[in-house]
Amino acid sequence: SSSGENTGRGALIVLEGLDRSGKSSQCAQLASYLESQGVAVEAWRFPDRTTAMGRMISSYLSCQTDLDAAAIHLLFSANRWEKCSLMESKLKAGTTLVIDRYSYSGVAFSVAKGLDLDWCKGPEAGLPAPDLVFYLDISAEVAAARGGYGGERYEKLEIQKKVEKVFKSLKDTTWQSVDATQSIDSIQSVLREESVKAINECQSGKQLMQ
Ligand code: T5A
Ligand code: NA
Repeated sequence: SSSGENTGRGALIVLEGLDRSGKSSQCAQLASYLESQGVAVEAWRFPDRTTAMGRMISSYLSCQTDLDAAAIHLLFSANRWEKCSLMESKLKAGTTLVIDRYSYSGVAFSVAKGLDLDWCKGPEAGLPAPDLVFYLDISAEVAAARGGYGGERYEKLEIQKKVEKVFKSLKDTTWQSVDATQSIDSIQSVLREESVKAINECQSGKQLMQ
């Protein structure tokens, strides 16, 4: 800001996990908590179904259209790329982004379908790298028992089991696995504490990675 007390960038915080792991519930609560603490924050989600590409993705997920596995993979990635410059400008301006799914989902679901891991990672390279990734850890069986899946394309136990394996192989130094079978409140308190640390590091000058 012009007064100079807030010179750092915002943090890029990502929530990942299987369908029904609790990402959306946690994202919304985390963003409103951070806002109540005076943090400039926005809650985002991928896929962003509101764009032209997002509508194609949504139609695919709801099984209204079919697409080759490679084509839908690239669409999911392009849906992140179409938000890339906005993401970068928000972060640079000091806004923290809490994002429901990101590149890890992009890779995990496509690899689970049989695509090559390195090929899947290719189009994700160059997107802003998260500062912190919360992996909401839950087994596919327990997630499936939660409120039942809707009719979307990947909401099937067999697929989710494969996705779970791939997710776990993608874990890197930015990841914090959180036991997602705990209560919503217990999970939220871990997310709050770790997010505040990450935001403080970014505010004090940590560089954005790609
Ligand atoms: N995909 C996505 C790709 O293939 N490639 C990509 O690049 C991307 C970005 C998108 C689909 O697309 C795939 C992955 C997905 O299959 P989505 O729109 O993100 O899907 O929707 P889902 O992730 O399927 O969203 P869900 O709503 O199913 O799951 P959430 O958000 O993880 O879970 P949430 O918070 O809605 O909670 C689910 C239920 O569990 C309860 C909630 O109340 C709710 O009923 N719950 C809990 N119950 C007990 N204890 C807790 N701790 C609970 N937390 C939540
Ligand atoms: Na969700």
